[in-house]
Amino acid sequence: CPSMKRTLSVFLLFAAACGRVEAPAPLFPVPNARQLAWQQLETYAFVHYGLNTFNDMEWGYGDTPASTFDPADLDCDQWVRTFRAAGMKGVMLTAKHHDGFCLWPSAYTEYSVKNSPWRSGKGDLVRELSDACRRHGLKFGIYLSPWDRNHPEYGREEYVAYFHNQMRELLTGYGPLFEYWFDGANGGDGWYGGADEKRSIDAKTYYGYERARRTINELQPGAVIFGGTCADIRWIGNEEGRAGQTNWSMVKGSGDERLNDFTCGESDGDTWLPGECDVSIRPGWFYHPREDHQLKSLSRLIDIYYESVGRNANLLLNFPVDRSGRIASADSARIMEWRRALDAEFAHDLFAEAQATADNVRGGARRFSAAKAVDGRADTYWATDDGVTAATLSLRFEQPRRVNRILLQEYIPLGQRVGRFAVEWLDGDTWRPVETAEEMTTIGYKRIIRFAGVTTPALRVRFGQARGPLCISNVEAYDAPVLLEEPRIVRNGAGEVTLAAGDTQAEIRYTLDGTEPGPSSELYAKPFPMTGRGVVKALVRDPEDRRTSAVASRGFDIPCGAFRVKELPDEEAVGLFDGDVSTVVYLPAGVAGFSADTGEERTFRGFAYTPDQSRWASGVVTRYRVSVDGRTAAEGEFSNIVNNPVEQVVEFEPLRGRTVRFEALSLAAGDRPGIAEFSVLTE
Ligand code: FUL
Repeated sequence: CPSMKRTLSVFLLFAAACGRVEAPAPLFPVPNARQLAWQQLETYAFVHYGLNTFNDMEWGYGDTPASTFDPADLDCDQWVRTFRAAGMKGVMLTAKHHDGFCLWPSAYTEYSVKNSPWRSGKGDLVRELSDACRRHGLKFGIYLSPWDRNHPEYGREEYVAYFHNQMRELLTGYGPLFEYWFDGANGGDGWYGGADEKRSIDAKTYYGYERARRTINELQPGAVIFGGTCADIRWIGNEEGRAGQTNWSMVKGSGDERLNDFTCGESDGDTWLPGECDVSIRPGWFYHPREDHQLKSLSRLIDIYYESVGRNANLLLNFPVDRSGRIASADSARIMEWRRALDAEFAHDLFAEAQATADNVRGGARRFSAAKAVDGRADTYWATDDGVTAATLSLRFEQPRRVNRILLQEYIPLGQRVGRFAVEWLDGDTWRPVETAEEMTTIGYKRIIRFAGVTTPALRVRFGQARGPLCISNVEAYDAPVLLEEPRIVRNGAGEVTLAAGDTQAEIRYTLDGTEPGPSSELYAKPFPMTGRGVVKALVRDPEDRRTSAVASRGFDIPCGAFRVKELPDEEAVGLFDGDVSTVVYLPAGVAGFSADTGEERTFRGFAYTPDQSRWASGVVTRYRVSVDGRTAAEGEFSNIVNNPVEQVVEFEPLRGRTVRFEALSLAAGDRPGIAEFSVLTE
């Protein structure tokens, strides 16, 4: 019957149109709900605070009196307001570090805030911070060090019970937690209630991590666990904030002990264990006045963002709160600069107005079309047919656009898939690869590639290899402005000057005649010689919009690379004069100073000494004597050098001669004078 036939064909057509093309099957392992929610936080703060803060330590021994914990002006609202303004989504607090001192009045120990003068022993820092987080809409997490250098029973069963009891206090007393940290440093020297000895444990079995996991999952179902043997997330393998360019969220096995590659994960891993990058805004985790001048630069912090969040990891950025109980103002100012710079980089997604097409769309279905990769939604994605693991996504602008960033996201609820891709731009009729130092391998939750800017009507992403059909939830493109950070000016011992900008897209303009640099000043191309005295002034400039940075200025006296040092072989002596503070020279044991033959008679009028800048600096000279051809030119103290180990410049009455001698009369620590840099001032 023709009318029935017609009805049937209309029905079939309709069914085909509505027929749901199945989503790609999940490719295991996949994240659980907790891990997914955590991944979306991207950046959150870490706070290291405790007795170490007041005693200038990183790893307290466990015997520092609780009474030394005495912040005068502790203000968790100030911390949390700063973090929120910086775009951080949560805060992790060291409720107890390795020294065993508790920032909450634990019922199980006397070694806590309750025996400190702070808030007359009535304070609870875990409470104050968790309350502040709730007030300002940030998530809250806990670090509880398994290693406890104070506890008399550490190493024995009694301590394990204590540790679990404390965990319960923290899991039940302070509202919802988003993350729970078990630090990896375990066992060793400690005070241990006065035993003063070394205690070793087997971290895999001693702490009862399986039981801990059950407790945490039961009491805090939303908290991911870091560390231990039952982790949900993994350490990235360094404390520099750097994930691998290739970074799979999977690993083989779940415990740390089975992790082969912390930094890159494993493409054939059977466990979802995404990476977290923990790094401090200063060299130390705890506050030390001597690191006030070593706050990470803006460009370093921007790099950290790209090397963590931009490489499929989360960023846990530490703030060493100071002795007064506040984030030091330079640190808050820096992190706000960071926020502003990132906001400017990601201000306007150029792909939001681009036309997206793909050479393969799963079942031809609209639900999986290329447009889903640019619809701004995290729950939709472009997908390819089963068996299609290489395909191209093209993005065409209405007008040519300038682009230097691309951001890509996979739909990770179905697993991480992409193993290789390439980004190309259309130059006339030719597709050219973008210029970047990033290897385009994995994507995962988020990958951001910085590349040399191009102006183009279209870009395309060629996915070359994947573990299964592609599921791309999001691609974005940006035209990030040049980062206008003052350039760094360095001169080596041979008198060669190097200028460095924090952004490879920047141009550097400089002068050598003392005048202010401008757009028509010399363009810096490569290191240049400056063999006499003089001043270098330089700025960074955006060649496109012509904005400029502040001017950096550095004066130099004669280069000292040719000086001959009596007490040291030449290859060691170079470290004294090379302009590189990371090469520290320690004089041989029993040698208090060095004599430099400067090659010819000159009139000297001063010198500059820079001590070891490293975290565990030794040999810092606190009293000195300088002489010229045996006559004392200056003798004195480098006041406050321990707390503020910057370059020390000393001028003296001009003295003529050829040999300069620098002598350490006393040292802050160690018994061999350490010299990161030494130079002279001449007339
Ligand atoms: C390390 C600890 O030993 C450091 O002191 C710091 O807490 C860092 C975050 O983890 O393992």
